[in-house]
Amino acid sequence: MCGIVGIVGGRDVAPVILEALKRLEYRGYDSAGIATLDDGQLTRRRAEGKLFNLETALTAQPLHGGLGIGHTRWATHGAPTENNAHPHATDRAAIVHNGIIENFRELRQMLLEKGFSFSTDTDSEIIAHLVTDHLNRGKDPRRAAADALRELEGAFAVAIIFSGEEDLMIGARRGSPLAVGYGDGSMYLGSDAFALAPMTNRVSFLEEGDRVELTREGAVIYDAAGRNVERTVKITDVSAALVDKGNHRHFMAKEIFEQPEVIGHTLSEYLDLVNEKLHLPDLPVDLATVPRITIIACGTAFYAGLVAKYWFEKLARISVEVDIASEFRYREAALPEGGLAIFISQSGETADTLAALHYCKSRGQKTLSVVNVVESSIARASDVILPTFAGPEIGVASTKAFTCQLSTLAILAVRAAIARGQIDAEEERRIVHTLIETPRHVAEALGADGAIQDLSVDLAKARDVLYLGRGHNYPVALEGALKLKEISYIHAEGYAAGELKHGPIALIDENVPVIVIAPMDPLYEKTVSNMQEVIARGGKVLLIADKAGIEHAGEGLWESVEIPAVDPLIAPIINAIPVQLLAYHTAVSKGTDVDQPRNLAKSVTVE
Ligand code: HGA
Repeated sequence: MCGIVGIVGGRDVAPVILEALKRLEYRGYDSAGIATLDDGQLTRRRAEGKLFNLETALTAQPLHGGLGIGHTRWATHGAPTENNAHPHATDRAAIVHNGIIENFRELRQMLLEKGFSFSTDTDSEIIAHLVTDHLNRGKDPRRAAADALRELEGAFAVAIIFSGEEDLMIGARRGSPLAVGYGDGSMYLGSDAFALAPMTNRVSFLEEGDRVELTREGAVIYDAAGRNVERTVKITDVSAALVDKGNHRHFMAKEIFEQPEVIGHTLSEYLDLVNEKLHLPDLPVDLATVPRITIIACGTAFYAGLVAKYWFEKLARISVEVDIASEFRYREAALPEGGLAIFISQSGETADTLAALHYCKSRGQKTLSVVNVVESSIARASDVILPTFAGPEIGVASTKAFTCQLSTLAILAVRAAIARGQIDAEEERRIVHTLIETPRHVAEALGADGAIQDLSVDLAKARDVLYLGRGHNYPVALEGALKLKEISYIHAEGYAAGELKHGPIALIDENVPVIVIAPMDPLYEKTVSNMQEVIARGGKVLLIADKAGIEHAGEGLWESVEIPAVDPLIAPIINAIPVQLLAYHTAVSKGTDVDQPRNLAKSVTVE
């Protein structure tokens, strides 16, 4: 989660950018840098490590100029060195970037063939050269930036400045956040409102796909389709800005929409994108020989564990038990010698999970935890931790923590498969590419937001709702039902689609909506048969599937929601998005307290 700042101002902006970067250091501190336009020329200072080093460099050699961009880096591509620090620049353009450019290899090759040369290992540098390529073709900077941005694939936020253009900065958002700040005779860009708080409290948040042209006079914003649009300017409360809701009514919505970014951050922690390999810390067991894995968690984290069971067993052929912590801790489970126990908890403080961890340790298990809070009790008590990088999750109903847990567990399962000889180097490379496309597909899945909002008005009238899924979509069905219960107070149950005829089918009538998660995959036909059994009994079916899945579903659907067609490995992560949106909008339609639903607490530190 790198941090971005941009100022189109009057006086020397570098010291102001530096102060704003200090407020973004929580997003990364591998390196930092600032570029300004001094008498029309691009100049920059960069330094490895914390901002203090950049500050020292700036004191020794100050930067001048009334327009500039700054960056604090959390490296995904390329070592955290000064050379790889942003801003990246040519003699015509300088850029700062937050996110991952998925097609940077192809673009780099294309630009190398045109005679461009690269000086860093980052994906980001490509943007500076690509913009320059368009400028060299005689385009004006606005056009050059727009055309270059269109060629980029991935999830990102960027800020771009141009030599000779004292009154222009371009910003763009696709998957990573970017806020526009409005001053008097100056304009700002920032990764969040908190960064901009000392300069202005008038802020608008770019929407997915937006591009903004900033001058001292103001901002002109274009949406993904290139239409000139207005984005509401809000007055932020400086003290609240640290955990603001952005453009959203609720933290839960903000957290759902943050997923492309935080999943990208989590994945890039565990993937070496330059060498196209996994990159995990040393583990306390040898995954090649471990006799069994026991996964223990509660609530949503338990469902992440259930998905992981499918991955570990299918990819790595390891036997996996998944248990609810509150059951596990009292049933005196028999555990194999040398086994690995994995604990999943957003807060890392879940009391039952912590107690289960102590039990496992006392029975000689090696322990690994997947937590979002690294300074937590579960993290401290574990042999090794794999942190998720979801950032603070404020909404009580977990969303981004869940998909970050899945992202981490998917990588761990692939690591196990490599250790057991089930996946070779070539397949590992393919998987790294598949995984790194996840943020983009999540952003695509979020595109169903409007359609889901519309149909939630009807769903909000239901008293009971069933969710069906098969294979790894069964835990997603369970999670969908839990999400709906938690925040809309509608009774909902998730079932393995094949179980329907063993009981729950008795519940089917026209008043019980049935939500079926069935993208086109090897289990599709089976699930669709179960869905047809529901339709035949007058049931009201909402199908969540990719285009092919919807096309082949047959007659009689009540509604459908299209999600992107993706590799089965990442499908559970993508399929979680529509069920989160469905719960969210249904709760909003019902007028419940979405972020703090009744009777619940974010971190369950009691038994
Ligand atoms: N890919 C870029 C930016 C990294 C980032 O946004 N991290 O959160 C880099 O590695 O510099």
